[in-house]
Amino acid sequence: MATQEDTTPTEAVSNATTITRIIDVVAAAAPEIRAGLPGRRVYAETDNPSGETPLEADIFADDMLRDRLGDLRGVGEYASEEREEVIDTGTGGLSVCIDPLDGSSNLKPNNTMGTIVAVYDAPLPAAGTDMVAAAYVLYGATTTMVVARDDTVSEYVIDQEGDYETIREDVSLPDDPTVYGFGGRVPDWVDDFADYAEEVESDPSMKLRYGGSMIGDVNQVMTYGGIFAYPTLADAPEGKLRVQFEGYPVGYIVETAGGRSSDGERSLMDVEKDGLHARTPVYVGNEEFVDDLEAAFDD
Ligand code: FBP
Repeated sequence: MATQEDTTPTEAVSNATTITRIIDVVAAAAPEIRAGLPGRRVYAETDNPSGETPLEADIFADDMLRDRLGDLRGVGEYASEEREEVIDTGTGGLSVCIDPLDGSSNLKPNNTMGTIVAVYDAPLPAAGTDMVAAAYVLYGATTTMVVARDDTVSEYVIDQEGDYETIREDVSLPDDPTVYGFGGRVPDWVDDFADYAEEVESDPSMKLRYGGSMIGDVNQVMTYGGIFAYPTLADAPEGKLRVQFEGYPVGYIVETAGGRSSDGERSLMDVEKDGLHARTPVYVGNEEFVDDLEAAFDD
């Protein structure tokens, strides 16, 4: 939670301190976001910038994070998937992009959802190479958080007070991958991707793990190794996921954990930043899987 010290515009804080404060604020908000979900399963009154109708839960989580992160000294800009425009806090500093409730269509069937955090040392929309930290909270059977910063990935469990404890340090993708999860309607997959998916499925060591929330599905890959894709689609070549809010942060986390990310041709971190709400196909996982995927598109 923002403290008096955070909101008093005195001397500048270091980026490292600001990143720690951002992570602390997100962890502190997580149990409150979780507790606020049961009464917010209904649709909100207005569409988001991507033309989708958010749930009241999306708006609730966004408002909470905007208030608390926007008040943090060292945060100069706040943007979220639910808002058209970037909010300039007027104090200068790092830029934060939030997907407040990733996978919120999973609220009704009571499946996993996440909060995604991307921190850039540049005005928004930023480039992938401007990213200085990324994190996600996963609301599953327990509430966990994965943070990539300073070239390392850590996983934490968050308690009901918003305090967090390390459960894995120096997280790296396992060498013996076992899971895959591919989004989008199968009939909408382009032939190259359908052929690649068939190749993955024919590997007897691989099993399908797909729940419809990117963070839940990516965390399967972070835990067991393998590949997650929300691919290019015949009627939506850019796929569904957003560059600033989903593509860059998840690419950064998986790459920091020793894996690879791609849009089909290049690392997600090198995808053009093309507007705040631009989309990109997302392929992340163990290096050999993403290499094969790129080769499939290159044929
Ligand atoms: P939201 O950010 O609007 O929740 O959309 C993202 C997402 O829910 C991802 O978490 C998931 O991978 C994907 O959309 C699933 O979309 P769909 O069910 O439409 O294929």
